[in-house]
Amino acid sequence: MSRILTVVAAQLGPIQKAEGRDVAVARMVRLMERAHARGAQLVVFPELALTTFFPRHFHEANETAPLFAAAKRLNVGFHLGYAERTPEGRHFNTAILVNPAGQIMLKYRKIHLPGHAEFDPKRAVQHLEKRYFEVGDLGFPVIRAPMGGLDGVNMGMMICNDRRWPEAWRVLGLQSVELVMVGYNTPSLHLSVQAGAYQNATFAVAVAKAGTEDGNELFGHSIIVNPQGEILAQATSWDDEVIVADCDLDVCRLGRTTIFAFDKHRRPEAYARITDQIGAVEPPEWQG
Ligand code: CDT
Repeated sequence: MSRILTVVAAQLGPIQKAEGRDVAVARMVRLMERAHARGAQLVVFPELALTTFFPRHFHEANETAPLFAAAKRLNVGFHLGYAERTPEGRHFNTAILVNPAGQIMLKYRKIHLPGHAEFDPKRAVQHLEKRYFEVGDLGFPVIRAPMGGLDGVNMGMMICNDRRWPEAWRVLGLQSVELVMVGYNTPSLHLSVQAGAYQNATFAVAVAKAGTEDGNELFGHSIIVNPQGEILAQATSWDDEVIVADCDLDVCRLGRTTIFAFDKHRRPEAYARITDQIGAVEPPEWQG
């Protein structure tokens, strides 16, 4: 039996400083319509999709109302990355998964924040994520929920730099994730997405903000990857673009019941350093 979910990566071209969030949201609604025309049941948008990377403003709920309305009209779910300000004034780099009825089914707050907290005069390009955001406090959650025509899909999220950390993938894998959504703004590669999907027997959809934004080059190449780590679809532009793949989620079972049958083969007793230690230590010197 197959369980097909038609997934679209909705890549965004650059969003310039002067562009209002209403312009970004209108572009996203248009992408959702294009995705729907390609059969999409779930549309995945990038990290911090409403603003430039880096954000100068934070999300207010009513500005995304047209996206929620489009999702309802087109009967598609969506994933959205945005800069969250909580009612208490805390800031997170956040992603939500929304069903076609407009219900938020899952929220994730970015855990691995790259860069630095203070202005660094030696750097040509500042990367101040640690200044703007707190470390996410929701762990790496996975939810099983209806999506498309399927009764239950195991869905999880990570955000950009998280994808470089195998620990993040494994925490999702240990919750039997079948589809990982990764929004990103990055200058470089996604071998880590292919490796993470393969080693955890999951589909992954990694979605870029692409092109030149605020004078900085952002890598496009949004991809949809299968549990063998193979790329099913890849964006070719530096602009707004949709790519689509029919993901048969039952394919996840192959890896999960053979080479990556975690219950049979993992050896957590040998992995203590992963959680006991943060930085690397030097090995003992050979005394021969
Ligand atoms: N958005 C994000 O996390 N980007 C980082 C850029 C690192 S370069 C300082 C990344 O790891 O892709």
